Formats: sequence, C-alpha cells, structure tokens
Amino acid sequence: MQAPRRAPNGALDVTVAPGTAAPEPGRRPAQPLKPYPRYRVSVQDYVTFHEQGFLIVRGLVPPEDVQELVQHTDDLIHGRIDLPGLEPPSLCSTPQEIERRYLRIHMLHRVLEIHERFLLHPRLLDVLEALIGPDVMAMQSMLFLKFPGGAGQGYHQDSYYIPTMPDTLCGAWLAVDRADEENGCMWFTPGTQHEPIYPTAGREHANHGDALGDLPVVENVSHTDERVNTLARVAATYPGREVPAIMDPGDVAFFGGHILHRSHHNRSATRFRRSFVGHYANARSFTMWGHGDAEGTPTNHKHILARGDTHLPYGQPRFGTACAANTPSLRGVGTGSGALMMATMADGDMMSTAPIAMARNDPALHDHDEE
Ligand SMILES: O=C(O)CCC(=O)C(=O)O
Repeated sequence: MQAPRRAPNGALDVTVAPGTAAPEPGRRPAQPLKPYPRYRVSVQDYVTFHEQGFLIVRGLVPPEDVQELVQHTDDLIHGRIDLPGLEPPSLCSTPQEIERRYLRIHMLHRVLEIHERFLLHPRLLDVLEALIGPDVMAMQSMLFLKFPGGAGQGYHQDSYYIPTMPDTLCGAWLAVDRADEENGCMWFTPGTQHEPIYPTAGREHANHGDALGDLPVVENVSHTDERVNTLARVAATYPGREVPAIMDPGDVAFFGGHILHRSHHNRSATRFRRSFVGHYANARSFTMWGHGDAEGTPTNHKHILARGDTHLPYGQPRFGTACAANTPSLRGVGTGSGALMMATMADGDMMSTAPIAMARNDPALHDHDEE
C-alpha cells in the first residue's frame, strides 16, 4: 500500500496493493458471466459524447448490482471486510468517526473480487467498446465514499494523471447514491474536451511532447481553491458552460481524459455520495502508467484486456472475471481482432503476417509481474 494521503478534512485517500493473499493474475479460471442484455450505444449517444465531452447513460447498471455495492461499501466502512492496509475502526470510535475515515480507495480491483467484477461490468464495457474501442483495457478503479462533509476535487484532466499514447483515456463514473449539487456531484465543462492536457512544472513533455509550442504550465491541478489551481483560468474561458452531472444510482457518466471536471465538497449533513469509478483506454494505446518501482517502463501487461484484442501485451484479471483476456469468445466482441488486423495487412501486401502472429497475445507468453 502506498502511504495514505490526508484529504483536506482529515479523511484518508489510500491506494491498496495486493497482499500475499491476493491471487496471482490469471491463476483463477474465467468465472461464468452473469447474463446482461447488451447495451447498444446510439449514434446520438456517440455524437453527444464527442460534442459535450461526456455522456450519462441512465440506469445502465441494474438496481440489484448497485445494491450489492451499497452493502459492500457499508461493510468496508464498518470494518467487516478484512483488508491488508485498511485498519478496522477502533472499538472506541463514534459512528461518525467510523464513517468519515476514508474518502477514496484506489485499485481495490486488485484485492477484492467485487471491484474487479464492477471494473469489468459487461454493461460498462458495452458503452466503452462503442466510445473508445472496440479494443478496451481496464486500468484503474477508485471507490469514492465521500461522506457528509467529505472533500471535493478541484479542476483536473484525467489524462494528465494517466497518459496513454495515443491518448484514448475514458472514465466511467457509476453513481452508487444519488449525486446532486448538495452532496458533491461531478461537474463537467463542455468544450474543454478539445483542450490539450496542461502540464505542471517538470512534466512539460508528458502528454504532447514538444508538439505544442505555446502550452503554458499550470499549478496545483485538482486543488479545490480556484485561486491556486491555475487550470481554473482555462475553465474561465468557457463562461456559463459548466454543468452538474446529477445522477441516480445505476447511472454512469463516461468522460474523456481531456475534459475539465471537478466536484465540490459534500455539504449535506446526512447523505453519502458514493461512486465507483473505472478508467479505461483503447487496448492498442501504449502506456507507462502504474509502473510501481520501475518508472519509465511499459505497463500494458499490468492492465486487463477487457474487450476486443490488441497487438500489445496485456494483463489477466486476478479473480477470473470473464473478459477478453481470459475468454476467447469475448475477444471477437469488438471488430478489432488480431485476425482482422492480419487479414487487413496481408490484403494490402504491406508486410508479412508472421511477425504480427507472433506478437499476438498467447496467454503463455504473458509477463504477470505486478508492482
Ligand atoms: O468523484 C469525484 O469527486 C471526482 C472524480 C474524478 O474527478 C475522476 O474520477 O476523475
């Protein structure tokens, strides 16, 4: 586990790492998939995603699944789940102290089966396949607990934190509770999806290299104080455009990696604002994000191939959630199968298909090292 950070109101923002009890990726056989009706994205949904930079799909995740997350977060908060790195509440804590210990927990999908299952939820992947696919890799999971009084997160762009090349990052934000202005819902600024990723000092070359000659450096991204978070100056060039994402349980907001977004603190006295957030990219994007100790090295092999196929290495789910990485029949869901790519290249007679065949992902060739 990385050292926990303190959010402004004292709650913890933690990243969990698999302990010795967590299974090695790929060891568990693929688990049978609960059947869901396939969600078909409409052309209008697709256009909306690109026009406004985000798309809310109402009722995408069924109520019984959301209820499972409600129960699970309750168990987590009250220490009924034994998790290395998360201390159970002390016996003398008040109910309020128990509820307000954790603001956000990262990467639980590497530690708990239920988080892997939600990260690879077929209904989320149906939408991602249409928006950024057909080949999709699942990279990050976050559980927001955002209790009454819990801190918000100031303006930021997700591709600043998770660079992928080409840049295809997309977040999927699943509402577990109703989210509105009172309990600190997400806010998006349509139009800013066309902005470049603004670097901070020392990261000038991270996303765009030297390609943009006049790209200014910003400061304190994600800080909730607009006077110090200078991305607020970019947001100010879109007056009146920012909108709250008011969502009911089961609704999912999909948003690209460039759009400026934020959330305010939870000013309700009694309501939580829980959400499950996954981050994904096209599985043919290269990434070095999530490197652990070996900074500056490729990390595609750590991220799960959720849908379609890829010519790059990919990771397996630890708990065997059925997805393209462990279920060949799910590879073909997208049109980006290696076979199609081989056929296309062979038709064009541009190169021999043999090297491509060798680069295709044979599970036996995978590097399963974890950070
Ligand atoms: O849920 C929040 O408050 C912020 C989430 C967010 O900004 C993100 O997932 O990128």
